[in-house]
Amino acid sequence: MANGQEQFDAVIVGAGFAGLYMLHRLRGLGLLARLFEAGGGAGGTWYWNRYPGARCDVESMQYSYQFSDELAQEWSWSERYAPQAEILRYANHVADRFDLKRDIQFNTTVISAHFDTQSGRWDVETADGEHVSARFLIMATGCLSAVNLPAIEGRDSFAGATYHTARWPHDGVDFTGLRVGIIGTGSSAVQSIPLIAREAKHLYVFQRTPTYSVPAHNGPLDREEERRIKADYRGFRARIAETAFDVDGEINDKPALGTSEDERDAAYEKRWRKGGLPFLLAFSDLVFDLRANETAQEFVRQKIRAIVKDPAVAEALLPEHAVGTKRLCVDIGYYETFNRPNVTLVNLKKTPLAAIVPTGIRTTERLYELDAIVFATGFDAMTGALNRIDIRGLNGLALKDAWSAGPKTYLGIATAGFPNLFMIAAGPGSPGVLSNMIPSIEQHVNFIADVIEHMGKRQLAVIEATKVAQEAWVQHVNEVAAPTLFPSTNSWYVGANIPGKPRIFMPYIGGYPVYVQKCKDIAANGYEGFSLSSRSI
Ligand code: NA7
Repeated sequence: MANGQEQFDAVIVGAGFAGLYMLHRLRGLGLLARLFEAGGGAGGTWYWNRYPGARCDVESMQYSYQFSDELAQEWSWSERYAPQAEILRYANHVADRFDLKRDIQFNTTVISAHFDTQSGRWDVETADGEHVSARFLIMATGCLSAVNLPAIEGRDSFAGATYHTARWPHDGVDFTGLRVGIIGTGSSAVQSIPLIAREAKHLYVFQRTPTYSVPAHNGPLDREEERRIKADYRGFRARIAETAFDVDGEINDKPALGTSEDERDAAYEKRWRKGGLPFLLAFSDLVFDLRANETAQEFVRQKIRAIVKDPAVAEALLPEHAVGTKRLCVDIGYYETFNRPNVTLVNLKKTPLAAIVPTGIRTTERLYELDAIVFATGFDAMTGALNRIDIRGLNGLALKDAWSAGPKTYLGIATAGFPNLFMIAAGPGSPGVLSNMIPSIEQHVNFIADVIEHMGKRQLAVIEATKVAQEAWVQHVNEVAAPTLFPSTNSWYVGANIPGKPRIFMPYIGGYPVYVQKCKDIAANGYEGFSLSSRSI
């Protein structure tokens, strides 16, 4: 530990929605916290992902903090699905309104955090060589923040410009007159492809796995609806929090199997017309029963066939996996874009990507000459941001070694062997990515702030998840995932997009309300499953 280093009650890593609210709560408890943020500003995901068309696919009226009624009432969204720039303004509004920035150190990357068994404190080191000491280390590093830039042969040999959707230049990119190649067809690609296609001379879409996407039917926010919701904002959000994913959308308790084909298609059609993620709530068995899921799959495939005029292109766009088991996309004119004469779909299933060369991308069939390449290749999800920092707990144990066979946590909030370390809403074993992120973040932050307050009142210095509680939680997380279709699909939920990553379905899919209740029960039982002690270890 460096001498004379600054001492804090807590270090928070990341100034996205999780870190900002955590800082606010800790201040409220009278704690001294320092927040380190790698980016040049607040906003996390919304700071980094500035690609054209980036917007939230949870409706605006549900995607905001609830901790301040004044904040909820004063902020007004412009569209049904808020665009990135507006969400970033909201994050900054929050940071300024609650005077958070004075405790945030921007442009500062945390590279290591070592727990000192003697002092019971974390020694946190930044890329600039600064060391600070803190009792608590709170990782607000996000679930989808560690960029995945695949090791494609010749990747760095390309002579033109390259971009990753999650590291988009702040001044934007002008593709006018350019031949552009985009690799990937996940959410980021689905949102950006229609806009890049409008600008580029020609856009080549390099698709490895076709994706299911449901129209957003975005538009200006209905002011009458906004007024109605704001008249009882708390009630509106509390009702939604009782649903499995904490997203509004008329859950249907009926199974698809056993429902007549006509009735089924009418239900899918109604949701297709309404748009958005609640398409998946059309029937209760869609993520449990492959035959039920096939009815939804086929509905979307028919839509693709109807939208895309060239039958060969339509055929190449048809997804085959169980719908919903890779993150469902929400789009504004995605499939329609393939009707443009300046857009070419390159089917990597048929003609795999061979290499990137100075002049473009070569598949096993031919060379595509390009002026720019966009990597829409996603993230090392959930564990990536944590494992990229050298985190060491008791006896120097590295987190990446502790998790080498797959991540293990208690509630997705803490992990055995790493005292006084908390993770917010991104930790494997938490509902995070399967729920509405901001409410999930608030719930975690409140849990963490409450336990810290509990410790303060009792003069307890150290908290650690017990191995027994952790094993039981991991088992429960696996048990609830097992009957679903999720574990069998290659997705970032199971780590399949990163070579060598242990294949485990990471999020908790037991339902948001069930999870919240478990957390409440655990807190009410004196933080059952955690060992709390008054001394250092
Ligand atoms: P995703 O959803 O992980 O999508 C990444 C895409 O990139 C996906 O289509 C991948 O194909 C493709 N990919 C990745 N590596 C390669 C290589 N080496 N060659 C060809 N294609 C590749 O990331 P997004 O940024 O779109 O979205 C992330 C989340 O943000 C999203 O789920 C929402 O929750 C918001 P694959 O499917 O692996 O075959």
